[in-house]
Amino acid sequence: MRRLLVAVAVAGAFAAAPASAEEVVLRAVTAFAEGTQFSKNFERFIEKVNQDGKGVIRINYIGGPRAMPPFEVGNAVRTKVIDVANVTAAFYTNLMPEGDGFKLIAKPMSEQRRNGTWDFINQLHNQKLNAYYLARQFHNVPFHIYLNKKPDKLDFSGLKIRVTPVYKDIVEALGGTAITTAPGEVYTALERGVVDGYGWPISGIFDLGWEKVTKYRLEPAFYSVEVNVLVNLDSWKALSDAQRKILSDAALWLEGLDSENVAIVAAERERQTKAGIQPIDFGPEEAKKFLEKANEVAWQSVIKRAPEMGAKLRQLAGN
Ligand code: 173
Repeated sequence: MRRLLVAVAVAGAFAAAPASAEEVVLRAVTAFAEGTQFSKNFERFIEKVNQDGKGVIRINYIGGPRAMPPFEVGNAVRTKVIDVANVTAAFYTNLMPEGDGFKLIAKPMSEQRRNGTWDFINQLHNQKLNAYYLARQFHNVPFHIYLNKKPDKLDFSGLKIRVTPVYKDIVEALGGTAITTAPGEVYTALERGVVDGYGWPISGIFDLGWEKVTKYRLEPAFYSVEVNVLVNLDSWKALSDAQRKILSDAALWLEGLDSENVAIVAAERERQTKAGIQPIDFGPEEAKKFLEKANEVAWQSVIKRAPEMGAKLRQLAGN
C-alpha cells in the first residue's frame, strides 16, 4: 500500500510538470561593447530574467562585439545563430530599410504599445527578420554630431564624418563625406584623422575614451536612440506561455528603465563640458532649420527605400 502511494505521488508530480516546464536556455548577444551605455540595461534585463525565470528560462549571455561583429547581429538573430539580440535597427537596415525610420519615433514605449506602433514594428520584424520585437530602449536619448574641426556655418563641406545609417542622410545633405564604421573603429579613425567627426548619442562617449579625441559637440541634439531586444521568432514560438510571460514582463520593466535617461543625459552633457568638449551652436533659427532638414531627409530616405511601410511608419510617428 505504502509503495503504491509513493508511485501515485511520483506519477502525479510528473503529470503536473509538462515537458515545456523544462528550463529553456536562450543564447544572447549585444551589438554594443559589454558593460557600456547601450548594453548596460540589456545586461540588467538578463539578470532579471535569470532571477525571475529560475528553473523555467535562462539567458546565456555570450557577449558583445568581441563575440560577433555588430553589423551581423541582426542576421544572426534572423538565422537563429543566436536567440536574443540587443541591437539598433541602424545595424540591420540591409535586411529592413524601414528600420532607419525608428529613430524618428520618440514617443514613450507605453504610448507606442497603445497606439499600434509596437504592433506594426513587431510585424515588420516578424516578416523581415524572423524575429519578435520584444522591447525598445532609449527613446528619450538623442544623437549629436561630434567634430574636431569647427565649421563657420551649418555646412559639412570638406568634412569626413563617421556615420551609421542614423546620420548618413543628414551628413550628406549638409555636404559632408559619410564614412560608415562600427563603434569599435571610431577611436582609431579619430586618432589617425581618418575622420573629422562622428555621429553618436549624447551619452556613452566616455565608455570608449572618445573624449580624448573629441573637441566639439554640434548643437542641436536630434532624433531618438533606438536599441531593440529581439528574439528569434522560432525560438519565441517554441516557448511556453510561462516562459514568454517572464520575457514580456522583463521587457516592460526594461522599457521602464528609460526614465533613468533624463538624469543620465544631463550628467553626460555636464561631464562632456568638464572634459573640455565645447558646444558649437549657431542659434535657434539655424537649429530649427537643421532639425527640419534632419527629419525630412531621413523620412525621404526611408520612404524611397520602402514606400508603403515608410509612409505608414511616418503616420504613426506623427512628424
Ligand atoms: O552611432 C552608432 O553606432 C549608432 O547608430 C548607434 C545607435 C544606437 C545607439 C548608439 C549608437
